[in-house]
Formats: sequence, C-alpha cells, structure tokens
Amino acid sequence: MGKKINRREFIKQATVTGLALPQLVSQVACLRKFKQPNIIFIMADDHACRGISCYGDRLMPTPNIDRLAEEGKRFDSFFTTNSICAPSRASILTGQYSHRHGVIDNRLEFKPRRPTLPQLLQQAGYQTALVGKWHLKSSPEEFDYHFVLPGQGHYYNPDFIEQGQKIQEHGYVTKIISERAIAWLKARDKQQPFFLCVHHKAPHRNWMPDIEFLDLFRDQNLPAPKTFFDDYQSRCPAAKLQEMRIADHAYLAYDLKLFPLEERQLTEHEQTGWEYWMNVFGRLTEGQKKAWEKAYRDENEEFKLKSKKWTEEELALWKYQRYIKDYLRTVASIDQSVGQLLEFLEKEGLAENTVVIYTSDQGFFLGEHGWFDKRFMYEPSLRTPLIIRYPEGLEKGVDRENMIINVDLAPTLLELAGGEIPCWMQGRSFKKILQGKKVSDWRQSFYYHYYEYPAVHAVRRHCGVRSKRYKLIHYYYDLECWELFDLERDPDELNNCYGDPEYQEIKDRLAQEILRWQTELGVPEDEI
Ligand code: SGN
Ligand code: CA
Repeated sequence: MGKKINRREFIKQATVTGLALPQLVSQVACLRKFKQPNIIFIMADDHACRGISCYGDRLMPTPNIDRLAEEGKRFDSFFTTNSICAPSRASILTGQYSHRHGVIDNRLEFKPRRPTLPQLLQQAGYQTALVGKWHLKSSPEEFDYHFVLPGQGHYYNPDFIEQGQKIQEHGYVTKIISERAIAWLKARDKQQPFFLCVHHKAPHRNWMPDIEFLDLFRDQNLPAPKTFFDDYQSRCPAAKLQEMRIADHAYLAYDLKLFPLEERQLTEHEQTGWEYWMNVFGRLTEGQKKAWEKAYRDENEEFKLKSKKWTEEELALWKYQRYIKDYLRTVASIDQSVGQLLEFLEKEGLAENTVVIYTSDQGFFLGEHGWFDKRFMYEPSLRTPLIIRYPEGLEKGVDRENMIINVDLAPTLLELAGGEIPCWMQGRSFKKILQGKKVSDWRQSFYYHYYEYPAVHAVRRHCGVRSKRYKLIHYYYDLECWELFDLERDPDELNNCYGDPEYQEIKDRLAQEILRWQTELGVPEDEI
C-alpha cells in the first residue's frame, strides 16, 4: 500500500505538480490536420433557464436562442460552481474552482498565474476578442482586443474601455455590444480562426429595458412561481436571513421604476435606492427620459392611488410583476442580439465552421422563494443555460442527464480547437458528450462552494454536493446547519429532509462525497 497522506499534504503536492506544468502546454498548432473552428462565446449576466423559452417555461418567447438550441444541443444539467459573477467568470477562463483561481468573491481581482483560455487559444493559433462585461477588476490583456464595460457597466449611454482607453457610447448597452462584436468580426484577420466573447450586461440588476421593449407585456399578468410566498419552514436559517426578497429588498425606484417617489415612501432604505436610481436614470438623454416617463407613468399613477389599500400579498405580487417584466424585457434585447449574430455568420458563410455557445455566468431567482438575485445552491441559481451549436460534427438535441459544470467549458473549447488541456484545469472536456457519445465514467456528482458573506444580500457561506437526485448543503462560518433535498420528490426544494431517518444513508454518503471532492479539488481546510 502507498503512503497515506492527509488532505493538506495532498493539496500541497497537487499545487506543486500543477506549477511545473505550464511549459507542457502545446505550442502553436500550425500543422493541424483539421480545420479549426471559430468560436463565439455569448454569455449573458444572470440569465436564468426559465427566462429562455426552449427551456420549457412559457414566461416569454426567445425565438433566436431557441433556434440556436434547435440547430445545436441544449444542456439541461449545466451548473455553476459558485453562483456569482466574478468567480464564475474566472472559472470559465481557467477551468478551475474559485479557491484555485483565487477569485472567491466579487471583491477580488483576477490575477492568473497561468495562461488562461484566450491565451491558450492564442497558442493554438487563434485571434481573440472580448466585447462587453468583464468584471474581474484587472485589465483583460489576455485578449488581443478588448472593448469592455468598467465594473458592472450601465444600460444607457454606457462607458467602455477599448484597448485601455475609456470612451462613452450613446445608446443601449446590448445593442452597442452586438454592433461592436460584429464590427470586430468584420475587421478580423480572415486567415486565422477566432475566439470572440460577447458578454452582455443584461439581464443584470437593475433590469433597465431598451426603449423599444418598454411596452412588452403591457396589460399582461405573468404567473408567479408557486414558491413565491415560501415561509422557509424546515430550511436552515440562511433562507430566512437573506436580503433578496422582491417584497422587502427591491428598491421602489431603482429596481421597480416607481418614479417619482412620494415623501412617505422615502424610508432610509428607499433614500439609498432613490440615489442609485438618480445615478442610472441621470445617464439618459432628455429624449430617452421622456420615453421612460411615458412608458411607466400610468401604472405608477395607479400604484400611487391604489396601493395604500392593498394587502401585503397584493403589494408583493405587484412588485413581482414589475420585476419580472423588466427582467424579461432586457432578455428580449439579448435574444435580438443573438439573432443578429447568427444572421451575420450566415451572411458571411461562417455558420458552418463556427461553434456558437450561449450561456450565463449563473442562474437567477425569478421569484422562486420570493427572491431576486442568486448565490444560493438552490436550483434556480445553480442551474445555468448552456446551448452549443456547431453544425460540423456535433450531435443535435437535448442532454438532460450529464451534469456539466462551468469549469468544463475551458477544457472543452480547447479540445474543440485542437489545443491541449493543461493538467491544472479541474474541469473535464465534454466534447464526446457533444458528439453524442456515451461517457460511462462521467461525474455522478459535483461540488459547489459560495463564499461572499458578509456582503450584499446576506447569503450565508455554504458548500455542498449535488448528485442527479439529491443535494446536500452545508452552511458554515456564522451558521452550522445542513440541508438535504430529494430533487425527485421535491424539485422546488421546500422540504429539508436532513433530519429524516429515511435519508440517513443518503445523507452519510453525500457527506462523504463532499469530503472526497474537497480533497480531490484541493479545497483549503481553513476558511478563506
Ligand atoms: C450588484 C447588485 C447586486 C448583485 C451584485 C453581484 N446590486 O452589487 O444585486 O448581487 O451586483 O452581481 S446593484 O445595486 O449594483 O445592482 S454579479 O452578477 O455581478 O455577481
Ligand atoms: Ca452575474
């Protein structure tokens, strides 16, 4: 028997081995026998599966994203490993979990110690560009070209940083990003394959739609999820202690577009929201402001007249309507943009040899449990859309079974591009799955870890494991509490069966599974 090592020793060894290997990454792939595909990686910000019609929900039609799915493959079991922006983006770039690439929350700067996906693709002969949201604090020098939003960016008349230079654009963010992406495609070097990232701001908070979609859903009532009035019984205290309830934490002006606000509505909380609102609304031109005032005026007047008489439930449901409609209106622009890109590829004869990916940095709560935002390991924020179209060579259809995670994207794209997958990547290429082949040793569970607490929305730190049927969550740090869900019997995750003797064996097995993954992935034992 070999020498038994403890977790700390295991992690140390894994790190040391990892450090010695960048040199082993393949050099320029100039003599490849196959034609390297172009890659367009479209990533929205906070786009939940339920906000895409081909994912089965009827909230709104997204014909262009659906078309991509019809011509490609839709993954129903794609998950993020830390449901928040910067960590997820860094995982996509590195193929590593948060603790390994170092960006465990949105507050940290991305300082990669090894070549990231665009650099590895450059080594494989690609030209690379990033247009849209970056959010990793550093300057995205690893791309040949960047045109990025500073920080979270703005919906209207946004600033951008183009190759290090700040400029202000006029118009709506999703349109500008699409135009700039297409402009880069037109000007690219046609001798080289390309990797283009189109990273949208929408549908991120505060959900400001383009003027052309302000009237979408007018006079319609969109269904609220059945868990909207969740009372959090049986769950750990974290579910109650969050600060992301539509009814309580969405700002009237900034989030729900109730403007102008009356004196009585200006609590301390609303004063903050009002300042945020003035900041974003102040960016609009006079013409844009007029269109906004016209679009919201009647409903806001009605709210002013009637809301004093409403019950708490009625008020919460009104807020939900405003929230979900604005969220989906911003999605309408994303769908439009996907259509424009697909059309461009066709027109240029690029459709056949371009892999087009549609995804998001994570999922989002669209009113489930009464919430907006993400962070929790619950399904609406954990599950993330993933659609891949590559007309040459990949199988079409829907993959419901295989659990794919965000760290798998980098190795997969590298393999599709004919590059080599460096050993420091913790994800695994799912190229075979894309080709419709059965991969018998594919993972049966995956590990999740959320760290950003204390912070906005007050979601407690937790880690956990999800298998096809079960999910075990461990809240630690300021809480010590466990949740176990049987997703087959309880897909909405309302019934924590951690204490149920019927689940004793499953609970123990999953707890072992958490430890196994922590060891394998090198998760530090001490809090980070
Ligand atoms: C901002 C939002 C939060 C959101 C984080 C992280 N507030 O702080 O609601 O959770 O971003 O989002 S806002 O008032 O600035 O809109 S993330 O997608 O970047 O992780
Ligand atoms: Ca996000």
